[in-house]
Amino acid sequence: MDKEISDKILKAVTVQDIEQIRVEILGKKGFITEKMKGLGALSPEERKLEGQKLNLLKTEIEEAISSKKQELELKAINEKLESEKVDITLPIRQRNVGRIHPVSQTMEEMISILGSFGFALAEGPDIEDDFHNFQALNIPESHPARQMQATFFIEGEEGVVLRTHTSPVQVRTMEKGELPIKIIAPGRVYRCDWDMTHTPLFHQIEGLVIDKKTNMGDLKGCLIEFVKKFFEMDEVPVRFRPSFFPFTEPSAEMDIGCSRENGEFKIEANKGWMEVLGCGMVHPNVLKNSGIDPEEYQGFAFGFGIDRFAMLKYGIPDLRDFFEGDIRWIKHYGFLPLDVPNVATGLSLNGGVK
Ligand code: 2NM
Repeated sequence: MDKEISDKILKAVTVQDIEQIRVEILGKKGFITEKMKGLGALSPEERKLEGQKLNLLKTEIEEAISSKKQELELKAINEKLESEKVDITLPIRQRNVGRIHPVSQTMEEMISILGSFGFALAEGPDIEDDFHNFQALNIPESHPARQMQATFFIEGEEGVVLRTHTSPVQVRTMEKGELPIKIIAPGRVYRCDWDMTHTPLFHQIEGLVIDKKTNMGDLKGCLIEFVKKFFEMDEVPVRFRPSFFPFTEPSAEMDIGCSRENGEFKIEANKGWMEVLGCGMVHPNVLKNSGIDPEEYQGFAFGFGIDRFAMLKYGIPDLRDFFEGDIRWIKHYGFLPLDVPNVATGLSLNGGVK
């Protein structure tokens, strides 16, 4: 190759330079093409010889250009990356707009904890039929929950209700017949109630574990670990009391040891107890009604009010305020949108920052 040509290629600084050189030398009006045209005037022997030389030169130039081009492209992309570098360790710029409702925050916290325990998320309709909300759950016709004053019925529709708990989601999951089961069902539920601690719409999370040997010990371990994670404490005083639900046998309620002084709630042993959730081993009738053989499978279930736990964790006294939509209240109790709870960084590292 001519020194002139190789110098030219070597001296190219940008991808555009090298492209221009390529056109100059190899293009339609380029020096190689011109020389190729000139071959026609030569004798056949000379043409063969010169042609071969020319082809060799052409290949050599092409390779030199292509390798220089590669080098320049790499240089260009590295320069671009360097100039566009983002420092991901910089703190995010907080924007003081909007708040996350304590119920949403609490629900996310709970889902994140139970998710880390291996529970999958299940969902179902808010408008349910009598079978999934009551019958399948072993709730008899005479049960108080079935009465007009407790359940919202859809007007003019026979056996259609607003779900009074998220348990119908568990029934629908069991009906699918994919075993074992380990799910949580969070969501809105509806009951005809209104006082300091009851609203007609509230939020629940229920959990269900079904396998061949799942037992009451698994249930207790799961719930104790859950409250420790939720309240971010190494130990939480708890007790299980026998109870009754139509859909579990045996049934229990879990209390948390606490004190209430000057209207402030504190988790503490040897003072009082506060009921926080219901649970038990799924009743064989419920398994049967959902298409699972109770001779082969058994499991536990639990259910609790999200709103209740939110009141406890964040010291909110009146449940009715949750759904008033008062901007002053949400500014006080709400969370900043970037405060996304997760088990890895700690649930309330920045919790409650206003
Ligand atoms: C509770 C208390 C005890 C429960 C039972 C079921 C099902 F569908 F598996 F039978 N789901 N949730 C349950 C058990 C709910 O809430 C206080």
